[in-house]
Amino acid sequence: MGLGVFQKIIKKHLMEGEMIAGKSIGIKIDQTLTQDTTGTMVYLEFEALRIPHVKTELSVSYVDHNLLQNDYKNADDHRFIQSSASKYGAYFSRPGNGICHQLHLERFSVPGKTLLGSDSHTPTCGGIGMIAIGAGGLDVALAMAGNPFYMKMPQIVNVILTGKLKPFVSAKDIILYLLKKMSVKGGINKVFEFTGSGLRSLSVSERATITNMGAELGATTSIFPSDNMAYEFMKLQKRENDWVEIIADKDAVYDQNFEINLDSLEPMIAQPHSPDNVVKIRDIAGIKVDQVAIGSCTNSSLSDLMKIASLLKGRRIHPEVSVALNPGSRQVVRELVRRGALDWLLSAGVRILEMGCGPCIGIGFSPRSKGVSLRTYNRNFPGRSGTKDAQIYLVSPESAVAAAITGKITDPRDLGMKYPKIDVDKPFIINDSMIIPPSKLPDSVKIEKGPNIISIPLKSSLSNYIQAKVQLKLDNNISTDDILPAGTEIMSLRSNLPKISEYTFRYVNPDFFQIMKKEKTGIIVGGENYGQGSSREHAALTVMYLGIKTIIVKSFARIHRDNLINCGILPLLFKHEKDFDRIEQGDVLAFETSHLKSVNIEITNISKNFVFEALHDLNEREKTIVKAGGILPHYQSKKLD
Ligand code: MIC
Ligand code: SF4
Repeated sequence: MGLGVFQKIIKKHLMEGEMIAGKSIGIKIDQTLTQDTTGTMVYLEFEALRIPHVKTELSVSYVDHNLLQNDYKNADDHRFIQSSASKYGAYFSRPGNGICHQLHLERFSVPGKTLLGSDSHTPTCGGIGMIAIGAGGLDVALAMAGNPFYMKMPQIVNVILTGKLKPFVSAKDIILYLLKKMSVKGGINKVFEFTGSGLRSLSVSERATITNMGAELGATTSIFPSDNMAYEFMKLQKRENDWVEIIADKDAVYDQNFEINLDSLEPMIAQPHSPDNVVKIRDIAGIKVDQVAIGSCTNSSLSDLMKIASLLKGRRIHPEVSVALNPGSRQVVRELVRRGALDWLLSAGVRILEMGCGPCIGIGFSPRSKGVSLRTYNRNFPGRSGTKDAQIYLVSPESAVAAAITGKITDPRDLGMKYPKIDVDKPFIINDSMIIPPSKLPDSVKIEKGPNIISIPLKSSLSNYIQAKVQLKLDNNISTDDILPAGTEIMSLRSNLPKISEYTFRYVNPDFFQIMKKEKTGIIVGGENYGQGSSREHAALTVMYLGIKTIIVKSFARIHRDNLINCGILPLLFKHEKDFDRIEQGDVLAFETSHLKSVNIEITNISKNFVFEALHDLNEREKTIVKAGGILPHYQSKKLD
């Protein structure tokens, strides 16, 4: 039986388990990446593991998210990360170099390798034929320490692309279409592998837009073959020696097939407040737009930005629209400069922001109250832009330009413009001067910890009896942005658990912190796909720190479930979903954990006097971790044995 690309790479990296969908497997991780707002924790965790040096082939530490240095906090974080990377053996990408996913694709991606990143959009590198997976910080710290990464062997969805995109329809429209069809939970425990004749016309950058936003499907990852397109990309990066061909066998077997005819696609748009709330642009054309944001890790390739610049060349942005660009990398910006395209953007009236995440997580360029913002980004969860009542829409670069020119949501085909021919085939300018290699004398490097860097407190082991109040009852699709919001103020506390905990569920229930401070224990009840979105393990760590013992939901998002386990919080599932409706916020629940011996757990609702069943789906390894109180206590006790 033939194998697909994902299976071929897994087979080469399998350390534990079997390649059977749904079974737990452990795979070798070749490369890791971290970014600043998850990276401080990763390095504190790596330190707690007491391993002197990373054991991966390559680890890179990026600073790209919280670049504002309003006071000492971010600057201290950056310094801590830089000194830790140098000591422990990771490359350090300096603030200002660009966004981790764009940079990793450009400078470090290697087809056939595995990459684990403490950021949910790590699958971007799947565009070149790597298995690139987003995970919580503790899992990345463990991978840096040479441990396998454990996950459920996902089901593989074969997305067969046929035909060719029409002018003004682009890769972003493919992934928005998939989100419309499959929803933000349609990819849980699945991998999307792309095949078919339609691949021939999709460049690696376009593929990377799709794999990047596969994260929004809840997928474990997404992957394209490493074919001639991948070779061409690596050649432009002067890294063709790292290229290997990896294509699916003709008789490869997949768990599911899904066909998309690219000829039939139209420009799409995700409406507020979810990436899967997708319609055709034409259906909502005419809505007045206040701002347009271009760039981010989703649409920052040279071809995306050249398209935008070429369409804006000689034109002026609508006077009532503010347009900003946060480019993905220095390389892309220098290429724009080389082609004169930065000037076209500037003269059209585009505001050029720093090369980093910026507005994507509410760091600058927040919309006005109730403002309508069109973004080429990947997420539009409520409040993420920094303005709670803003209306955020997600679109392709072409559709962003159309709104920038007309001042309203516009199908770019209605601009009546000729689709620009762009030249992106010259070898790229290579300049890695903002990537600092690790120290050759690690013993002499001192890790610099400013006052905002606080070591992680450890949790005690799982008690056999839990009795606590339901402190929050929540709906479906609660994101980690709901649990622990982003934004510059909160993100600068990512290395300070006691302080950042004060912001937990800030916009969902502003009293949550005060309640937990008083009550010191509790349970959270939620619906489907709880914890979707960002990989930030702080959404589990703060909840653990405040005393939440267990979370009972209809279903979990993958990374957040793993983060809860790693933090020693018991993730439980309703056995019968209807029991969700019988529980109210404030009810007191009680149950014996019985050392998690049985999958079924009987829970008594003391306040309403009934019993319902929940279950855990923890494997042996996960049970041991939860019982120990999380990965760190587990790991430390193992070392003491
Ligand atoms: C995001 O896009 O939500 C982030 C900010 O990049 C997060 C990481 C974080 O919260 O630090 C992610 O995607 O994992
Ligand atoms: Fe940065 Fe936004 Fe990409 Fe997250 S999604 S890595 S915040 S640009």
